[in-house]
Amino acid sequence: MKYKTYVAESLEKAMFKIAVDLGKDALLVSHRDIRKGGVFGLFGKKMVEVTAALPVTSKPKPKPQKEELVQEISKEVVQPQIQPQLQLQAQPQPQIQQSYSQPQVQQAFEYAPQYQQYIPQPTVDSQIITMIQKELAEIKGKMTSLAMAGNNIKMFPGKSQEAYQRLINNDVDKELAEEIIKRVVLEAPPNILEDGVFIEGMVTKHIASLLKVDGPVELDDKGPKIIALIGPTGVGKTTTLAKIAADFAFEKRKDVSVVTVDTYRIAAAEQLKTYTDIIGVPLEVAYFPGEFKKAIEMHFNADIILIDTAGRSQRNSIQMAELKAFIDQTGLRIENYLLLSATTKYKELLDIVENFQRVSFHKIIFTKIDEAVCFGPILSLNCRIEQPITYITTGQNVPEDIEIAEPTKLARMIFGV
Ligand SMILES: Nc1nc2c(ncn2[C@@H]2O[C@H](COP(=O)(O)OP(=O)(O)OP(=O)(O)O)[C@@H](O)[C@H]2O)c(=O)[nH]1
Ligand SMILES: [Mg+2]
Repeated sequence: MKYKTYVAESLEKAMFKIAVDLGKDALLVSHRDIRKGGVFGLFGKKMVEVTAALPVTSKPKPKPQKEELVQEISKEVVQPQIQPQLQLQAQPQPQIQQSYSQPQVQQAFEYAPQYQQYIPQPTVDSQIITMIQKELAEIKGKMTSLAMAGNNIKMFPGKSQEAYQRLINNDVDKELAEEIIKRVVLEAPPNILEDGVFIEGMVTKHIASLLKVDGPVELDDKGPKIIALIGPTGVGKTTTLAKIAADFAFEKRKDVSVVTVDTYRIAAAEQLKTYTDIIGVPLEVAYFPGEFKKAIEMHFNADIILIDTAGRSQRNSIQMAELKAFIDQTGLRIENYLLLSATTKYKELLDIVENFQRVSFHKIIFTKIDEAVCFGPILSLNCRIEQPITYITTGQNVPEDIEIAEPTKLARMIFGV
C-alpha cells in the first residue's frame, strides 16, 4: 500500500488531486480540517488534509481511450446507484471517514482541466442523439414499407384480389371472404379474371347463394299467425311492428290484432296505441303472463296477431328469463322474430344472438339499414346461424320503410355495389 497526503482548499479539490495523481484505484484513508499559515495555527487559512492510499498490487491501468472515459464518466454522473470508485474502495479501516455524495465527486472531476475534454459535452450528446434518431427513422421507414408490402400480398389472381379487399373493407368475416373469392377463382375461366365487371357479378351471385332469407310473413290456414318481435332496446321493434301491421291491414286487407307486453316504459303502450289507432286495429296490453295468453285468445279470429315486447339487454339474464317465461307459458305457437340493428358490430351481433337463443327465435329482421355504413356483418352472421332474414327496415317512416329481404339486393349491399 502506498500512502500519500494531500492538502487542498476543499475536500473536492483534494479528491481531484488524488484522482489525477494516484488514479481511480486510490483509496481514501482519512481527512481532516487544518489551518495553514497564521500564528500558532490561529487565523490561518482553512484547508483540508486528505490521506489516500494506492494498493501496490494494482498495476497502472493503460491510459483510457476517449470513448471509454466518456462512458465511464457518464455512468458515474448519470447513475446515482453506482458509487464512485474513490469512495467504494474504502475497505473496513478504522479511520475511514464519511462517504462523498455524487455531486461532490462529479465536481471534483470537473476541476481537472485535462479531464474536461472527456466529460460528455452537449455537442457529443447531440451528435449521438441525432445519429440514433436517424437510425430509428430508417428502421421505422423499413418497418412501414414491410407492413405495407405485407398488406398488399396478392392472394388472388387478377381483379379477384380487389374483390377480396372490397369484402374485407365491408367487414365480411376474413375466412368467409377468402372462401367466396376462392370459389369465384375456381369457377371463372382464367382469361376472365381481369374483367372487373364479371368478377363483381360472380361475387354478388355467390353471396346471394349463401344468404338464407325467408320473407314475407306467411299466414296460417288453421288459425291466427302469432308473431312476437323481440330484441335489444331501441332496435325498432315497435316501429317495425307498426309497419308490418299496416302492410297486412292496408295492402293485404287482413284482420290484424296487436298485443303488447311492454309495460316497462310508461310511454311504450302510448307509442303503440298511436300507431294502432291510425292503422285502425285493436290493441291489448298485458301486464302479467296470465293476461298475456288471454289477450291473445281474445283475438283468435284475427288473421295475424303481432306482439310487441320490451327491449331486453342480452347481458341481463333476469330480463331474458322473464321474456322467455312470458312467451313459453302461453303454450301457443308463437314465432319469435329477433330484431337486430344493421349498425351493430359483428362481435356484438354474435353476443346478442347467442343470448337470445335462450328465448329461442325463428327469424331475423335487420333494422336501420339506412344508418349502417357497411353490411358485411349481416352476411357473416347469416352464414353462422340457422335463422333466416325476413325483412330489412330502411328508415323511420311508417309504413313505407320496410322491405322483404331479397338475396340479390342484400348481396349487392354487402359487396358495396
Ligand atoms: N333510421 C332508422 N330508424 C329507425 C328504424 N326503425 C326504427 N327506427 C327508430 O329507432 C327508434 C327506436 O324505435 P322503436 O320502434 O321505439 O324501438 P324499440 O325496439 O321498440 O325500442 P324499445 O321498445 O325501447 O326497446 C325510433 O326513433 C325509430 O323511429 C329504421 O329502420 N331506420
Ligand atoms: Mg318498443
